Parts: sequence; C-alpha cells; structure tokens
Amino acid sequence: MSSTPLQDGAATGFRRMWRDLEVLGRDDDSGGYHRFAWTRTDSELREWFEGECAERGLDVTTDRVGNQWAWWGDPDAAVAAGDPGVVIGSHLDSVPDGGAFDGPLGVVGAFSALDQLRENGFQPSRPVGIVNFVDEEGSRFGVACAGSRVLTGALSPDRARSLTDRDGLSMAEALRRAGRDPRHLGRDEDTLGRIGTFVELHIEQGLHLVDLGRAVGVGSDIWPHGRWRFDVPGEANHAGTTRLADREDAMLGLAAAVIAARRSAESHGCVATVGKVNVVPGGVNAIASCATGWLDARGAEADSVLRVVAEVRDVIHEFDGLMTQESWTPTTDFDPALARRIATRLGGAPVIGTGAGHDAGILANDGVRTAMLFVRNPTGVSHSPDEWAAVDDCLAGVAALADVVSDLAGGGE
Ligand code: HGY
Ligand code: MN
Ligand code: MN
Repeated sequence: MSSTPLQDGAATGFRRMWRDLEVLGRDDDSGGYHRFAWTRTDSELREWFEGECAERGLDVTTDRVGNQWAWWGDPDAAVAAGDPGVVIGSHLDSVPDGGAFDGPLGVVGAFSALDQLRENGFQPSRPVGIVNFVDEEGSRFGVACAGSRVLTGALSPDRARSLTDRDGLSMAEALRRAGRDPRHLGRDEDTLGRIGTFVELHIEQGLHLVDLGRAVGVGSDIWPHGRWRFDVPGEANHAGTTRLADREDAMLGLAAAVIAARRSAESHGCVATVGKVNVVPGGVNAIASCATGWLDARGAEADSVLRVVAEVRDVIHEFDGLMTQESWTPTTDFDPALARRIATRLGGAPVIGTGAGHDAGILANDGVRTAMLFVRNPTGVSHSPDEWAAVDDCLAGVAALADVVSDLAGGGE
C-alpha cells in the first residue's frame, strides 16, 4: 500500500510554511543559512514554531534544555495510561552556510502531516507530539545534538553549561541571555516518558534513494561518529625575518593532521573531515603561535573510526599537540521491527543507512522506539546552500509521515 497523497490544504500549508521560513537566517549572497542555537535568528525560528502551534490550537511546552514540544492530545494522560504518544519533528538550526532542508523539512513536514491527518478526519487514539530539537548541528557550542543529548543525559549538564562559542561565551550564559535558567539542565524523565515512539522525517544526505529511484526511504542505522579537537603549539614571529630553521610554526602540525586524517580514513574505509580551524594570531605575516582544528570521523565500524583517530593523534603528538574528544555517538540501529513495519506500510519503501547524525539516533541509543524517513536528494549534497529536494518528493515524504502516524497513533501496537 502506498500513502494517500496529501490533501490540498496540507500541501498548501507546506508551501506557505516553507515560504515563511526560508527568509529566516538566510545569507542573501550565498543563499545558505546561519541558524545557530540561542541567537536572535534562533529565537525567530522558535517564535515561528510557536505561531504554527497556535494556529493549530496546540500548546507549546519547552523542556529544561530548550527543546520545544507541542501536543495534539494529552501526553500525560497517555503516560498515566501506560501508552505514551507518537512524536514527530526534527530541528530548525543549521550548520554555517547550511541548506534549507536539513532539519526544517522534518519540522514543517510534521505540521503538514498533522494537517493531513486532521483533514482526513483522523482521530488519534494516542497523542501526537511535534518537537523542535534545539542545537542539533552543534554549530555554536561544538557538540551536535546538544538538545537531545542533554535531554537523555548523554551530555552532562556541567559539560553542556561550560561549552563555549567562538567568542568564549558559555552555553550557560547564552541560555541566560535567552531568558532561560541553565541550572536545571539534565536528564529529563518526564519529557522522555511522553515519547512512546519518535519518527523523524529528514532529507537524505546521500544518494541511496536516487540510485534506487525512490522518493522516500526508511532509516536502518547511523554510522558511529565523533568529533575531536586538536591544538598544536607554535611560536609567533615575523614572516619575513625568521629563518625557516628557526621557526616553530603551528600550521605545519595542523596541515600534517589534515593530510593524516585523509590518508588514515582511506586506509581504514572511513571518512574524516577537518572543516573548522582556528589559527592564532591569524595574521598573514605572522607565524602561527597556535593552530586548532576539529576532526569529524565516521565509518561503518567503530573500531576503524577509532583507529583513524589514533593515527591522527599520533601525528599531532609529533608536533607536541594535544587531542581531546568532544563527542562520540556509537552505532545506532533503529528498531528493525518498526523499520520493517513502516517499509511495508509504505509499499515496500527501501530501508537505508546513513553516515549523518540525528536527534533520532540519540533517542534510539537511549532506548526510545525510533524511526526515520528520508526524502530523496537529487545531488546528495547537504550542509551546503546547494542542498535541495523537489517539492513533490517532500510532499511524498509528508504523506508517508502522516501515514506512519495514522498507523502508530491509530490504535495499533
Ligand atoms: O553532522 C551531522 O551528521 C548532522 O547533520 N548533524
Ligand atoms: Mn545536518
Ligand atoms: Mn538534520
């Protein structure tokens, strides 16, 4: 069976929400998005979320770390009855100069799926929630999925509070400036207890669905992945008068680490990226006194990923540098029975894996029954202004999400 196409109202609503959102945090030169946690743009996105909830008569609650939740039905009555609700949604933040779809598709899609269910006269027998997870990309404070990690306890409150942005401002202070109290961070059993099942709709960040000629797929697993920071020391000096033999140039260690990451990833069948660096003092005519880089390493096998990291660390040590782990997410396997059930319901949708991290992965690793739906991305490009999906494929994804919710919130197991 394939999903009922979207009703006109749900499809029109999707297009309207997309237009309203697309101006928020966009760089008009590149077309990319700069939507970082607890900034003014983030608060505009959060207000947009609240506005969409108000339009649908949904009350919004914000948990202690700042994730926003809206419910159709009473989540606490469902918890008391031992049958908690079905949550859909994703995130609204972006990487620096990110695409329009990574995150927002899942939030806009959640509202549209709810519109579709209501237009079809669906009466849920379990409550349906919509979530906007805060700080999924970790673009500002360095730890991806910070909202879901604090929610589950995978990121400790002390560490979360002490993370700093490029200007040295702590997450605790950013929360305070956004009018929130950072003292109450920590694993949140009440919020977690309301999630019976979580389903995240997301643009595919790869080409499986293109290769398979399908608009929508179901997630099977996420590769293990992590982030490491490395600092290489040097000695500031004049670029014109310091003999090469006399230099302590931090850039050489940074460059060696970047090349080592690429070579080790190739030899262990992994991927590794150094996409962010900070060089001090940062003058064209000054030798670097310190170079900091961030390594993102991923692969199908955790052991191989950790071998890559160890090899890069050895190179950094040769330059008297230090490496520290900032986050690690083990292999995530989404509930296989749920994935099979959804794939069957969607007419034999393909079940595919991904190397991208998601809040869905954090919840799944915490034992929440979780699934993901992916929408075809014609180029596979993501984390770039060129990220794109055809509107018909997005609407097919929303129809699939509505169908899955009608199954999961409609009385079945
Ligand atoms: O980095 C990631 O994999 C994700 O897109 N946050
Ligand atoms: Mn992303
Ligand atoms: Mn995402």
